[in-house]
Amino acid sequence: MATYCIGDLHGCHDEFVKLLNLIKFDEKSDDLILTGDLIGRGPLPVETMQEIFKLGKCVQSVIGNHDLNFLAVHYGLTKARPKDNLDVILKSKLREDIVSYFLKCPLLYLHSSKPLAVAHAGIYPLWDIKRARKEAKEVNRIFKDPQQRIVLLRNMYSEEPYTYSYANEGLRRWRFALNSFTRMRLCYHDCSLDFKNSAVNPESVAKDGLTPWFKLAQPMQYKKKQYTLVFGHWAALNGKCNELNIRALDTGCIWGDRLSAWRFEDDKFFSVKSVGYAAI
Ligand SMILES: [Mn+2]
Repeated sequence: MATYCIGDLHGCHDEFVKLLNLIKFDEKSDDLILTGDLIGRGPLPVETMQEIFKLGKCVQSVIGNHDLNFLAVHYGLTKARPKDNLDVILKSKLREDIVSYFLKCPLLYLHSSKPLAVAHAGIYPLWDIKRARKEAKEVNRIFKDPQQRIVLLRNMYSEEPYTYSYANEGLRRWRFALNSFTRMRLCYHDCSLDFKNSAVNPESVAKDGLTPWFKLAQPMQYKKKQYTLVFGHWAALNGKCNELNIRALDTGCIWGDRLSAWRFEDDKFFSVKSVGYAAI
């Protein structure tokens, strides 16, 4: 019995299957948690989702910014960009199943029996697990309501507010949760979010007062609770995050690099090479 996490799939179906074979994933006894961005840009989004559906209950994903974008496109709130390669899903018989699947994906996954937390971009540095769970649950409750869901998806394409405040209620508060769980990379030292840089080299932005969110996080909060936090989203890190109890899993399969898995029990990484197409 092992618990695995796999980084951002982005429709990379063939590598996903190869990686499951490499880790000898056993759907009868193993658990798999995906870091989100299951689709978007990559070549085989429908096949990727079919593979996930086939695995059934042993797999769970958190939602990523590309998955959210697909929902907004599905509801006609924004237009699909050709490079996102969403048309094949929009024309697919599985479109409604894929929409229902994403509507049920949490922003934050906490394992039921193991101290493991997974979020697409990470957990906002000023939040402990308890606060993060509360903020995530609130947004997931909004997604259950057909009308509120549309209002939120229509209003999610904004970067404000950049800082969290308990005074932020409603849309601004939900958007801050969506942005921090699914888009965050760099923060200023006061923990306000920056969305303009996706630094290949985090040191290169230090001069602008920016730092990766996980350097501002309080690792003790994860250590104290023995939680390990796993995130994807930031392909430029290429899996490098030297923080205690935080693991980065997006190793840029969609950019021609590799798809990675991580095993909770022994902190071991596995990866397969991208089959070689360039991102669309
Ligand atoms: Mn992402």
